[in-house]
Amino acid sequence: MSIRPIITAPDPRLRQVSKPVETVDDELRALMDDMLETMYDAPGIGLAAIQVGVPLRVIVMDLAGKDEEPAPQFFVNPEILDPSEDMNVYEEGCLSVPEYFDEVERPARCRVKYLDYDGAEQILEADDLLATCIQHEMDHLEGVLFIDHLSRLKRERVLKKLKKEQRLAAAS
Ligand code: GNR
Ligand code: NI
Repeated sequence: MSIRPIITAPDPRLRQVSKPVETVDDELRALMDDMLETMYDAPGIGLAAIQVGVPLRVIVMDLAGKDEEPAPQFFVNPEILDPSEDMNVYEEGCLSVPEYFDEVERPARCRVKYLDYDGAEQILEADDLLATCIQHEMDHLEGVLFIDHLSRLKRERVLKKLKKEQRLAAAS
């Protein structure tokens, strides 16, 4: 297992639409293991493959609290089913948009159909933080970032700051 670098906005790779996985094999499991290690190291609660530069429809997640046992979850080719009419607002952050947090409104509940770590089909009922996080990660698979749900003014302010920081980091 190894920690891979996380791509940050406005890197154009984050705007790619990720491709479906054809087979859940050992090579894919090696990617998922690396993603999980990268996510824990960051630290974050979810990570999409495109955030480490791999344009495949793969997500890892762990919503366990600090004092709980790790509870990794793997989602291959996930699909959102039956998003609820009622919405939920969560303060979101993103490892690809470092040090910025803001409120995003999304369906409060949904079902997720996906292949698990072993390639078996699963359906999961998601609410609360799980529903928010899975929808945030699904957005990544479509090249969408949480800041795209904010006003243009906010989004451009965040992107401008990130560009400036990257310019300064490159110069030092
Ligand atoms: O670590 C993360 N925290 C988080 C908090 C609220 C809503 C979504 C997230 S996902 C984020 C990690 C990440 O960028 N995943 O793509
Ligand atoms: Ni993210």
